Amino acid sequence: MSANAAFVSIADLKKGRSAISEVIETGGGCSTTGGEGKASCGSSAGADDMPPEIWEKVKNHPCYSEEAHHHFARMHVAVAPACNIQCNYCNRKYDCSNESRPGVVSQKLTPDQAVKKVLAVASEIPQMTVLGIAGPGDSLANPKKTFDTMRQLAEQAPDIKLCLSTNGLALPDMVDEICKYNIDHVTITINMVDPAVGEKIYPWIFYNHKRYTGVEAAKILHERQMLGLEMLTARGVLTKINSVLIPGINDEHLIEVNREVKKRGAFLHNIMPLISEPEHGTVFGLTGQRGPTAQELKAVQDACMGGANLMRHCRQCRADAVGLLGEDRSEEFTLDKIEAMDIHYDLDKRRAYQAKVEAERQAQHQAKVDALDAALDAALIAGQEDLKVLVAVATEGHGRVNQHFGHATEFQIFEVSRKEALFVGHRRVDLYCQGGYGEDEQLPSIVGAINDCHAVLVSKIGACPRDELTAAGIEPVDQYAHEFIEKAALSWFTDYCGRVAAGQITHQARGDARIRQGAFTGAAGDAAELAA
Ligand code: CLF
Ligand code: SF4
Repeated sequence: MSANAAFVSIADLKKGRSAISEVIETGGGCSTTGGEGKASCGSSAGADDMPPEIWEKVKNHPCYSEEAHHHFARMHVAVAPACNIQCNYCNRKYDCSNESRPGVVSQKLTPDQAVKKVLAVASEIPQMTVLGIAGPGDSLANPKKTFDTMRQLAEQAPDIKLCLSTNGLALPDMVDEICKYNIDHVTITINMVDPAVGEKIYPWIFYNHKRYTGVEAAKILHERQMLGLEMLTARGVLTKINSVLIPGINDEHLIEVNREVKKRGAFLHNIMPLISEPEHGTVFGLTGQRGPTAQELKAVQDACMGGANLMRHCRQCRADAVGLLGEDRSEEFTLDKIEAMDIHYDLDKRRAYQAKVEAERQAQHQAKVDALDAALDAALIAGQEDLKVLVAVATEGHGRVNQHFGHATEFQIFEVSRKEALFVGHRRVDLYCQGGYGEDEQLPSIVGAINDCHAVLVSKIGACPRDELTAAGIEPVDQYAHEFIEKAALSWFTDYCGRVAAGQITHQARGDARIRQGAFTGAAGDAAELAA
């Protein structure tokens, strides 16, 4: 099949889903028992869905808990420049694309600089709970720098969770060190479990002082990834698997990847879209290998539901990202700025903030439970038991609809039904509001990014975008301003079903949407700027 061959159909993927359901029966992984494709201990799960010791590990990790990502921040330090493999979606002029946004270059740090930066960020941002090492190369191809940083942090900032990301080649040799420094979260990028597929993704690896190519390279990488995953599971380290969805190469295959990693105990599976802009100079970018559309990505993710728990809120961060997922405050913490800072690591202040978040989170949960009852009734009255619609939400964080339409650089996408408001992704867009006036030329691209949604929930919206969205069939909604997102989405759904039941509107399916490859939230250093 050529790289740009027709994408596997949604119907085909649904067939794959029944295969996954069979695997669930056999267990494996954390104790996932969810039916209807709902994972019981996945990224959208809560305290009641998993053993207390696992909840302790995930409750304030913004990548491992979807709920936590509204409240808690992570940061990366770019201490690991070298890499031991080559991926066709990576250009080593930039950061590792396995856990970072392609086309971005980070400021490299020594371990000492990195530790200082972490303490500086922790003293300024009490919601920063996780430190990750995700490049700019492979964290475990740079073991000395990675573990020197982790060792110092385990001593100096014991309340910060430690996390790393790797391609897995060196992983089996590093599991003891990972456990020694209490690194409780490890991401492995696994794009294939079949070396014949892997050969199309990895041209070479460097292993045991030797370069391997072709299917032999892919086979070694595959075996090392599986072994590393099994070893981490045996030691109680939570693992997340990142897979890059490459249409025509591993789309259907990712269902099998999901099954295999679940069998080996992976906690989460994060299926990310390939980003292959030609200007990034990657093999895939230069050969015209396209990334998936929004609905193609969702179809593969949906086909994997019921297998390993899915993460859908990944933002493909920078290797030096700082802040909530989706925001980037790295520019506030450059080395020269840190030098001028008065760093005071205040553990009490950090704990007080985290207690406040916990109270807010419980209120959010209760609001959702209340709104679900109304949604269930409304869907039944409208004869829409199986109705599922997407809504886009503008938010600045804290789990609330609290952003003006014109200020959004991304929309969070929720799939709403009588059963739940499920986070299913985000869409980056260009800013509509340009310093006091609306940039009408941006509107078509914003509409294109959320074209599969029935409504967009915002805190406020101007007349012009309101009219254009309405004309495109997307309902602009500001009546739930500052409410919790899930409650707002379910309340809108209840109202929508009511209007369908009253004959005021007819429900109609929406089309596909575009994943905007180039759009980004304004952090310095992305490829467009570098190319300029
Ligand atoms: Fe960083 Fe990765 Fe740890 Fe998160 S990111 S090392 S698990 S702390 Fe998170 Fe960023 Fe997605 Fe990674 S949103 S790219 S999944
Ligand atoms: Fe690039 Fe990361 Fe792949 Fe290495 S592992 S080639 S840094 S994407």
